[in-house]
Amino acid sequence: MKLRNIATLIAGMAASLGLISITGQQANAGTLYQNWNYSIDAFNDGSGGSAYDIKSIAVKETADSIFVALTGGMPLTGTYASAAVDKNIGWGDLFFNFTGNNFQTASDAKSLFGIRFAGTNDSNASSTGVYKNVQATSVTGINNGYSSLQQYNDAGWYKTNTLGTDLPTKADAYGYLGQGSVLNVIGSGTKVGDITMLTAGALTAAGLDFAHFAASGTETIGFQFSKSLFDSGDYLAHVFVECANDGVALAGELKDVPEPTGLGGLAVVGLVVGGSQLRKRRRVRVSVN
Ligand SMILES: [Ca+2]
Ligand SMILES: [Ca+2]
Ligand SMILES: [Ca+2]
Repeated sequence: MKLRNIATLIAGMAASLGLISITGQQANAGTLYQNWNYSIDAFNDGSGGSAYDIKSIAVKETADSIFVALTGGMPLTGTYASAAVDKNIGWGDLFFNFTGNNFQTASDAKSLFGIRFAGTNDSNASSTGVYKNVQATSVTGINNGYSSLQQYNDAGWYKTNTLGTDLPTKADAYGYLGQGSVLNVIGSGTKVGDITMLTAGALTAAGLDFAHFAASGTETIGFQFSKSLFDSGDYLAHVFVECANDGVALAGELKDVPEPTGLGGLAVVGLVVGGSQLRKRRRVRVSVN
């Protein structure tokens, strides 16, 4: 089911652009393991060395929460870089696009969700958290980075799965992100809630296992937030580091209805309340009479 939805999503994006073919892509789209949805990024496509190399992104959905995990060489607080304006290059912001349109179109329409999880990066978002009605902007220029995705690829960093297993080819990446400026942080948007950072132990307890894919980085970052803050349906999510030296995308689907057990619980509550009100009405009638 997941594969079909992702294929439909990407096919829709491709059809609207008329640029890419999805032939052969479905076998690569999305990888579920222990309820986490993984996209494995190319290794050694991090321009600048291991600190800039992302290895994987994974997302898990529960009845009330969304979990996100990233792994690679980049610490949450970034790494020292003398050529960056703030002397630091770190993670950009994470985007979720539920619109079915390509990233630029969704950004122009201020239709993205964005998550600032790195409190020391150059995001325009005022604080960490979940944002809606997001328009993206680029901070590669102040982080000694690439002026465009094409420049990154043409510099020799392109590899298969250079934006992860869900956008495996250059054509897929250009079809979704374009060849131009890498819009890698929240430019504007409305904050709707906070995220909770998770320890390695909490992530493991939640079933995260990058090692299953031999994709464990030296740095693993994870957080969760309430599902009530978010949209649902098919999505494409992606994140770049601040200089666009590496990036990864993930395709998936988030459900919009409570788990069946939750619905059952609500039904029971409804019966109890209804019964209680019925008894009250009866008592009132008795007292009036
Ligand atoms: Ca990588
Ligand atoms: Ca920076
Ligand atoms: Ca990459």
